[in-house]
Amino acid sequence: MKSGYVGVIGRANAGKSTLVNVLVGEKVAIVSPKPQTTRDRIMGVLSDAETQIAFIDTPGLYKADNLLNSHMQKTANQTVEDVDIILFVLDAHAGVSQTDKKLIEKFSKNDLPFILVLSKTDIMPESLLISELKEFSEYGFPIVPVSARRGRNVKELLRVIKEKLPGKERLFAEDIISDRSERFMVSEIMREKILLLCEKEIPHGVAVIVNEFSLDEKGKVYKISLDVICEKPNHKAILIGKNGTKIKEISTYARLDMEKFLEKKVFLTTYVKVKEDWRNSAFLMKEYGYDKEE
Ligand SMILES: Nc1nc2c(ncn2[C@@H]2O[C@H](COP(=O)(O)OP(=O)(O)OP(=O)(O)O)[C@@H](O)[C@H]2O)c(=O)[nH]1
Ligand SMILES: [Mg+2]
Repeated sequence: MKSGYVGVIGRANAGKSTLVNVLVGEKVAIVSPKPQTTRDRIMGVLSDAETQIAFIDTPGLYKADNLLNSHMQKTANQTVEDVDIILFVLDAHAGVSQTDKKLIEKFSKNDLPFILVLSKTDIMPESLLISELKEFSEYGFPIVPVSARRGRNVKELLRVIKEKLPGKERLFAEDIISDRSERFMVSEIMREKILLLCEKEIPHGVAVIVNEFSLDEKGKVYKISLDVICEKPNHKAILIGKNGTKIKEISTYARLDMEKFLEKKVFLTTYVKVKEDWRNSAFLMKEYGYDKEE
């Protein structure tokens, strides 16, 4: 038996959550084309007869411009203190910036085994990939190019990770896939649909609170009631849309995903509320679940 914790870190939008979902084989973390999608650390566990790997997905490294964001940065940086291996995901198709290099240097100097993942290889020319492989070839850590979207080279990445696993014991029961509750996932599914269907800063200023999450007596239908908290009255108007069309559209997509995830019918009610500047309020962030000590 080999086992261990793998911290998945990298800049916002690099493809960390997509990769964790593919590695685990289940959707444990939401994904969107907008940076700063992940706000909490989320564990996804891959188990088979001989190995157990606990992947810790983290918020993307990003310049902190409010309290929520600095909390997210702290979460990402602290994760490397509790893991056995660092998997640094670099959006290879976007090219390598000085900031990328600095971050890679910083995290690879840590005492932990370090693996560099070059992501999104399906949408980049081979010549760019070759020059990036060369650029990091002298650092001495393994470099694995992958396309999480196409599942390309993911097996090779698992092989490299398995070689470095330090543990000899099973960490969790074999059927554990995530450390997150169904309630948490339901709120994240709603946030994912808002990220996909709303523009600019609106989704970044949204928090989703689950007020009711209950199964009916026959065990067939979940009754779920959510508050979508946004930062400004004009954001509320946009989220609701003309005659409620926007929030209806968002809620429909969210409900369909929730039904898939819970494998039951869902009766969903959504309320949109305003809490001005909640991302800078320690009190409100706590209320919305963003300052729990890990
Ligand atoms: N073409 C392509 N797109 C990808 C791949 N992996 C991720 N993406 C896309 O990149 C975007 C960001 O993906 P995420 O997995 O949310 O990225 P992240 O690093 O978790 O982002 P944060 O949580 O914001 O830090 C999404 O639109 C994904 O569909 C890939 O292998 N190929
Ligand atoms: Mg993410």
